[in-house]
Amino acid sequence: NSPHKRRIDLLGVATASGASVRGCGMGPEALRVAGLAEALIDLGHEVADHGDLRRPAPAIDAGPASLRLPDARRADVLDLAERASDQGLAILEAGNFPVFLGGDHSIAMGTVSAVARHCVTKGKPVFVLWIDAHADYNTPETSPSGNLHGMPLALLCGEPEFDDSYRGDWLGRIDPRNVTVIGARSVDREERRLLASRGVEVLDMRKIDELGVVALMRTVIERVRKAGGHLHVSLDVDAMDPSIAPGGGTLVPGGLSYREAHLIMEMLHDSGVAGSLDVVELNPFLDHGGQSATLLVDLVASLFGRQIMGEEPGPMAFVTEDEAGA
Ligand code: Z70
Ligand code: MN
Ligand code: MN
Ligand code: MN
Repeated sequence: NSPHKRRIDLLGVATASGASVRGCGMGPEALRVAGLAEALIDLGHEVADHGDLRRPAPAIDAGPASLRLPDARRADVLDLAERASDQGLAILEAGNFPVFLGGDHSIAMGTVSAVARHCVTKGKPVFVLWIDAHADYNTPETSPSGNLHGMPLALLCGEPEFDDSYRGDWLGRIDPRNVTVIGARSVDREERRLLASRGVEVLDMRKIDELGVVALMRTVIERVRKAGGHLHVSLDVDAMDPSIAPGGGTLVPGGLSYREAHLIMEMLHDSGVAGSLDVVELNPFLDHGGQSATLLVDLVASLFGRQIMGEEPGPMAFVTEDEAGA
């Protein structure tokens, strides 16, 4: 077994309870149909698929819109986040690389919580790369929508405005100064203030246009490497431009190009610092014939070593914890 081959564990979290647009609960299955496991096996990795976490008996939202939202959906989100955290932790403790398939972005409360619980026992700092059109750093006070998929980073960074009804293993697990949002182009006014005051790094589309993905990603990767950290990558389909990724419920124009998105993944691969991944917000109901699902599979393949030329996966990729002396 050569060092760059990994055992990759897929875990679906089939929910849209954190979003207002329905359909991304079908995301995990669309990623499977698009050939996710097969692409990774083709690169020489070993893959296990744990299937999907989902709520046992979907509620039917028949009442007036004003009554449908908060409590039942929040209970779903918290329940699934807790289960994702426990299962993700088990995958990490077994030494495997978890790839979490969303589901809306609220699942990251659980997935990042798993990473934090795992790394705290190893004394390893956790860094988060949030690839997204949005910053997902709202609180119940600042959120214009009330949707939990707009809040997971704020929960993880321990914003004080979340009351006891949001309690769980995610609250305050992450240092906001270890978070980088890349691809942002839709940030709410109050959210912007919070991000700035907490020291979250926001590499928005303007910075990408001015400086380019390569310079920006080098500094992100260097910071994780110097700290001997674990990088969790959270990829929201709406980071990409809607022209190449139409399968999302909250599309914003002016997103990452096909080439920029692949370059980010290729650089992450070569760096070897990524240790876990979310692929979220894919809405197969809105996708065009699997275009967005296929793009996401190709991006994940780039993260795991697919290259245009040369051997795959590359020699620096995915040094195991033992080899790194951790
Ligand atoms: C808005 C909110 C959001 C994803 C939309 C949108 C948040 N800032 N996140 N789609 N993935 O409602 O908080
Ligand atoms: Mn638990
Ligand atoms: Mn998001
Ligand atoms: Mn988004």
